[in-house]
Amino acid sequence: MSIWFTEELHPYYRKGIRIKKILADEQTQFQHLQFVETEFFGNAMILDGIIQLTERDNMGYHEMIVHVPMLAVGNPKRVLIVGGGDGGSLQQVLRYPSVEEAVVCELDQRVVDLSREYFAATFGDPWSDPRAKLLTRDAFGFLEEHPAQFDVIISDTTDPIGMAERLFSDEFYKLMTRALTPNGAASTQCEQPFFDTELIKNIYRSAKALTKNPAYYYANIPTYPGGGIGFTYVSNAPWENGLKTPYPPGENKYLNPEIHKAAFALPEFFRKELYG
Ligand code: SPD
Repeated sequence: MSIWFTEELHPYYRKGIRIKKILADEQTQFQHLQFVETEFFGNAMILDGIIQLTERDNMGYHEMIVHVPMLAVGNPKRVLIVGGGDGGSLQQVLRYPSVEEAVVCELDQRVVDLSREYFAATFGDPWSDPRAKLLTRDAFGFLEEHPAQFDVIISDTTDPIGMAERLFSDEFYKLMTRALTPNGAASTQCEQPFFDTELIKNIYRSAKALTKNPAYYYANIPTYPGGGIGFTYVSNAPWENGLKTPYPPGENKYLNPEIHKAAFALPEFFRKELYG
């Protein structure tokens, strides 16, 4: 079998990948969850018709969403991942010997179970690390109960549709920054400058009102709309602090010092929109 899967996150833009085999297809308590074997990108996870990650190009996403705040903080001990049930962010977080606890707040247990099966070749089994703690619950309540507890928070979410919409709200950014330690840093999945300009501007405005040094950065990921995705760095500490920090043990496949700096360079139209 060989079929094209076409994603239509935006009504005016489509992209497709060729699929060899459907590995799993189920309606969970929360969403339509699919795992597929693709022709070029390895195994991929699709939620409600939207590609979340593939084995071949996820490294740009996970290395950038994790290492930018982790390196800026220096020696993070307690880390919270909001979402992230596929295990890709957790794998990167656990590379840091300074990390004592990595809490993952993921709503859908089936995402974790099937990712353990279909992404084992890429992520290993980060869940078996004694520092990893999985909570299958909504992140809002958890953030509310844990003020000033985390050195790094990574919001590794789906797109702002349905139940995930709240994770892109001012309310979420308030709770998230409140849960950070004073010198802590957060990074959030923050969509696409061409397609989501207004959303990103609103989020940046919230982050600017809450912290001293927020900034937007970008990574190339061919299977996401527009060929990439951005992140908001949210912290009182400048992201540049991370340029001086040594990388954790293990291999980077995407991040290097040049990429780290260049990721924060924005196209002029968008730089003006965001920073004025
Ligand atoms: N438009 C797709 C955005 C996907 C973001 N979530 C990725 C989750 C990877 N851990």
